[in-house]
Amino acid sequence: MSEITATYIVHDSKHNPEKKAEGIALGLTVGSWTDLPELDQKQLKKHKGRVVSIEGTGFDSNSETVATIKIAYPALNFSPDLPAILTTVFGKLSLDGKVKLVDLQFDDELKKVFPGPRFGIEGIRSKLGVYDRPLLMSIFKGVIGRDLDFLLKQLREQSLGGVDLIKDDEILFENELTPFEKRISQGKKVLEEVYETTGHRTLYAANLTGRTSQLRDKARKAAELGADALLFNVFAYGLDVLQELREDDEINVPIMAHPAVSGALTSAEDYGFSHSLLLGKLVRYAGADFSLFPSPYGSVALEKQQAISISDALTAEDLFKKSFPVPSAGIHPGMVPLLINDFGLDSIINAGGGVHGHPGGALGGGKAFRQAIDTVLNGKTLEEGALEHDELKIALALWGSTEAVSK
Ligand code: 1AE
Repeated sequence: MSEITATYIVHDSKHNPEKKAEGIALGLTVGSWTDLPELDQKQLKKHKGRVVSIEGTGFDSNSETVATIKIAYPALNFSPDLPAILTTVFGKLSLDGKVKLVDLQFDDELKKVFPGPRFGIEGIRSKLGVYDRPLLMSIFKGVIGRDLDFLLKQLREQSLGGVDLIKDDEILFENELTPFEKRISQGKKVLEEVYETTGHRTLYAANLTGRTSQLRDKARKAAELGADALLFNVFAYGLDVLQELREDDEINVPIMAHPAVSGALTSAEDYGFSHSLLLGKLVRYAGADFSLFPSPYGSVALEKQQAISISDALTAEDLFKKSFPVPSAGIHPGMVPLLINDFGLDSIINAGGGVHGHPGGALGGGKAFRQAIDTVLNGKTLEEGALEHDELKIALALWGSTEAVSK
């Protein structure tokens, strides 16, 4: 019988994790058990949650027992969609004291109802024709209250600087000065011009925003206009909305999941979802081609193991295509050795301030990053690279550098 297995870390003041686990397995499925007549027990058995394992891991600072428990829930209990699954495995339980949902193991039968990314790492690389290095992405900055000309000028400069992808800022919503459809159609023209003159291709991800009921039509229109990609604030809407967009064949466009709002669900040590589950596995299963998350070294830093666990979940062997890990926030060229060391070639180096804050503007910023990437891949230190590349030298003088250290 198909089932889903949830792994939790629980805290128990009664020091009886076995009882706690059984309470969860029953409470989230058939309710009380031992009080039921034998006939009811027989009928309900196939719906009952099953405790798979319990592993005590010690005590927390309040002297409560901490344990990792695994519980399997029969797929018979829920319809095959993430809202039903999440309500089953973490519905009321998420409100019930210190419980962290660490992982969900879907069996192959259940996995088949999810789409995974439409393009994945390989599909994005083939759109760009770049196979042998991390990709470089930059972000529009300071565009609220600015007009389309300002935005297009930024777009051109970033592309000329050699960035592979440019995304809207996640806070750029529908507005009169830079309407969504105009950003896509006019942005495309600018990037096509750069491609024709330089041979360098850049993809632009426009922020898909508005009421949930409008998203499908907006995304279809974006696809019709030839959008390269869509940025999506998935945690402001919900994972199922991402899945709906991914599954629509008229929206034949890569989707980039932004982590805005997710910190409220992941950041507490003893509550909520693990980073790897929410920003890694579930975002990938629901269909994002890219997942952004805080890097371990920038302005909104995530603990290194957490950031790496997200990247691992996005790229682990599975039934689905791999999603691009995009460690982000406060990234500058001096961090490139660390990023490549920790996230490998199949990742995206993403910077807003680290591109636009370069004294040579976005053009200089883009070049400095590309020079840093080439330098690292040629086995040289950034200081050696700076002797050959002016933009990199200027960036290192401004931001410094952080050479790679082994994991
Ligand atoms: C974690 C998301 C990062 C992001 O979207 C963003 O705008 C970063 O900007 P910078 O690189 O910190 O300026």
